[in-house]
Amino acid sequence: MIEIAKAQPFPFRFDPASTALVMIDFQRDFVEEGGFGATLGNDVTPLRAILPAAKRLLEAARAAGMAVIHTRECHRPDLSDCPPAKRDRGAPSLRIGDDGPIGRILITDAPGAAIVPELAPTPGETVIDKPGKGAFYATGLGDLLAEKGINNLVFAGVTTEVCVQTTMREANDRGFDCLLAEDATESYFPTFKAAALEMIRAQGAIVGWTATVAEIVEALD
Ligand code: TIU
Repeated sequence: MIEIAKAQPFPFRFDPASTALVMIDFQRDFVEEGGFGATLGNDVTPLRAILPAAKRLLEAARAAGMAVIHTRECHRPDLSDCPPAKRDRGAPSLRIGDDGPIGRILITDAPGAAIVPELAPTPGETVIDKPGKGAFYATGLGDLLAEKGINNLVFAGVTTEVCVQTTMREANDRGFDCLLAEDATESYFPTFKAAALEMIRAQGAIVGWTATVAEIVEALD
C-alpha cells in the first residue's frame, strides 16, 4: 500500500496491484484542429499542452505494473449507437459522422478517433470504445475491472468536466476510490476545470481525490 500524502482533500492510499490508470479520450478528435472539439468551436491548444504530463503519468503507471485502460468516445460508422439527440444538438461546424479534415467526426475507424501517438496504447492495454460521456455506460468496463480485481482508479484525460468527471462519478457510485491527476487533465474552459477539481474533492472527497502528476509519480517510484 502506498500513500500520496499531498493528495486533496486528504491522503490517498492505494495498492498499485489493485489500481488502474484510466486515460480518458486522449484522441486526435479532441486535441487536434479539425476534430470534434474544434467543430464545437473550441480552441484545442490547452489540451495539447498536457500531453507531456499525461505521458509521464502513463510511463510511471506502466513501470509500477498498474493496469492501464484507455477510452475513446466514438460511434459506429452507421451511427446506430449515436442518439439523434447527441448528433442534432447545437450548431457545430460539422456533426458527428460528417467528413472532416481528419476523417469522419468521432467515428470508430476514422483517423480522428485514434489516440494521439504520444499516448498510444501498448498491446497489453485495454481500449474501451464508448458512445457516451461516461466510460461505464454501454461498455464492458465494469465487468473488466471486476475481473481484474481493481478497486481504485487513477484518472487522466480530456475534458475534465465532461468525460472525465462523468466517468469519475459513475465509478464513485460503483464503489471505486478515484484520484484525478490535476495536470494530466484539461478543459476547453479554464474556469470549468477549476470548478470540476473543486467539486470532486469537496465535502470530504464526495467524488474523489486530486493530486499532481509529480505527487503520483513520486509515490509510485
Ligand atoms: N465537449 C467536451 O468538452 N467533451 C466531450 O464532448 N467529450 C469528452 O470530454 N471526451
